[in-house]
Amino acid sequence: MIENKIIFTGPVGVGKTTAIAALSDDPPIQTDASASDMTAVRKGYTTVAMDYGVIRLDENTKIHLYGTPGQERFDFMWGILSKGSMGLILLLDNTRANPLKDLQFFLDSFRDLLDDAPVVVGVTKLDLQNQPGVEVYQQYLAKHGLNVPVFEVDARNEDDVKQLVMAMLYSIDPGLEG
Ligand SMILES: Nc1nc2c(ncn2[C@@H]2O[C@H](COP(=O)(O)OP(=O)(O)OP(=O)(O)O)[C@@H](O)[C@H]2O)c(=O)[nH]1
Ligand SMILES: [Mg+2]
Repeated sequence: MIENKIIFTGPVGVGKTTAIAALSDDPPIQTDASASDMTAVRKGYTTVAMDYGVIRLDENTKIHLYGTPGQERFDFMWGILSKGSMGLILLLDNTRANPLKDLQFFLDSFRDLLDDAPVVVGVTKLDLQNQPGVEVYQQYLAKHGLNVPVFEVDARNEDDVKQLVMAMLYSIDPGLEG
């Protein structure tokens, strides 16, 4: 049995919990609590510990999906969840004030993991805010010497988020097919 662990991270409300729910073959495990602070202005619930879901690619391959809390006050979970992870899926919310700053912030926060694991970027909510476009993120990453795939995704759409997972698996093992 091959077991892979992938982490989803990104800012509050980007769609981590939604994406894992869209992907998981089993009912996902969520630790959402009603948001009592500024987050409540944007949405009612926020993850306080983790999300968990699982994909069975075939009878020999399982992918465990872990989502981090977005709020920085729960950032102690980020390192815990990163342990043993094969890679990072970083979601960025195009409606936030400065999503490129968010990109840099999360690259810095997960630097230890990214020393030896790949990252794939998904940009959500382009339907609500179409600037910056995906190519702006690609240029930013290229300027920093990072060759990272960037996709437009809607976290509610299973095919969109599956594309991120497949790109991640391909980064880990370019020999992989299908
Ligand atoms: N319009 C639009 N809405 C989206 C898109 N992607 C996600 N959403 C919505 O954005 C919200 C994301 O909420 P969550 O999945 O709870 O976000 P989260 O990243 O888990 O947030 P925290 O746990 O608080 O860090 C949901 O209401 C989704 O329906 C998108 O591409 N377009
Ligand atoms: Mg969440």
